[in-house]
Amino acid sequence: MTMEGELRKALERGDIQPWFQPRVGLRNGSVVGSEALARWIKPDGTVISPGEFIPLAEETGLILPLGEQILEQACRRVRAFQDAGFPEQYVSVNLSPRQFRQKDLVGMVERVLQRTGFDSRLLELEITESSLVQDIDQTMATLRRLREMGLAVAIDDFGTGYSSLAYLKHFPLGALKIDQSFIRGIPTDPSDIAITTTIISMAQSLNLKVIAEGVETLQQLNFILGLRCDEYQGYYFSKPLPPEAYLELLRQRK
Ligand code: G
Ligand code: G
Ligand code: MN
Ligand code: NA
Repeated sequence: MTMEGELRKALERGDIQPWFQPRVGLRNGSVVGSEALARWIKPDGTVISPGEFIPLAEETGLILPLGEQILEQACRRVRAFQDAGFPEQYVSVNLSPRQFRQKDLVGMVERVLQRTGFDSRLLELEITESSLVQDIDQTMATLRRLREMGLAVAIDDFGTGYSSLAYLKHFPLGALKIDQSFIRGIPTDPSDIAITTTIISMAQSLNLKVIAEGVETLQQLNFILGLRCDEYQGYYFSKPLPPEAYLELLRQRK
C-alpha cells in the first residue's frame, strides 16, 4: 500500500493519537497543562513521529480530517484528566497553515468543543508565523472569533519566521513560544541569550504569556527562571507522554 493509503487507513482506525508534553509553570513548578503532539501508533506498537506523516498529510489534504481527529481526541483526553481531579489542566494543539486557513475552522473548533464538553478557556491553538501573514484580513477575522469564543492562540517557533513585530500589537494573541533553537544556545551563546531575553521582555510588555520550548538542562531552566518567563516545556522535565503516563505524572506530583 502507498504511504498515503496507509495514512488514510490509520485515520479510519483511530491509530493517530495525541501524546502530551507537560508545560510547567515557572512560578511554582506545577504542571499547568500540556502540548498535544500527534503520534501514529502502528498495530504492532511501533510509534511514528509527526515529522514523518504531517508533511504528507499536508500535501494530500488529509491534514484536515486528521487535525480534527487530533483536536477532538486531545479535548476528550484532557477532559478526562480534568474530571480525574485536575480541573485546571489546559491543552495546546498545533495547527498547520493549511488547517488555520481552512474554511470554517472556527465552526469546526466550536463543534469539537460541543461534542467533548471541553471548556474553551482551557484550549490553546498553536500556529506559526507563516500562518499569520498569509492573508492578514482573514487572519484577523479568525483570531477575533477564536478570542470571542474564549480560546487563546499562541505563536509557535517564535523568532524563526518572517512576521512583522507590528502584527503582535494588532492581532489578538495569547502567547509566544520561544523556538527551541534559541534555548539550545543558553547559557553560552551571546546571541541566543540576547534573543531569548528580548522575546521575554517584549512578550511581557505586550501582555502575552511566554513559554520557553526545548529546555533540556538545569542551566537553561535557571536562566529563564531569572527572566520571569511564564512556563517552559522540554526534555529536562519530560518528553511527550502517552495519556495514561501523563495522568500518572499528574497524580504523582499532587
Ligand atoms: O512531536 P514532535 O517533536 O516529533 O513533532 C514534530 C513536529 O510535528 C512539530 O513541528 C509539531 O508542531 C508537529 N506536530 C505535532 N503534532 C501535530 C499535530 O497534531 N498537528 C500538526 N499540524 N502538527 C503537529
Ligand atoms: O514545532 P513544535 O514546537 O510544535 O514541536 C515541538 C517538538 O519539539 C515536538 O516534536 C517535541 O517532541 C520536541 N521537543 C519537545 N521538547 C524538546 C526538547 O527538550 N528537546 C528537543 N530536542 N525536542 C523537544
Ligand atoms: Mn508546538
Ligand atoms: Na515550537
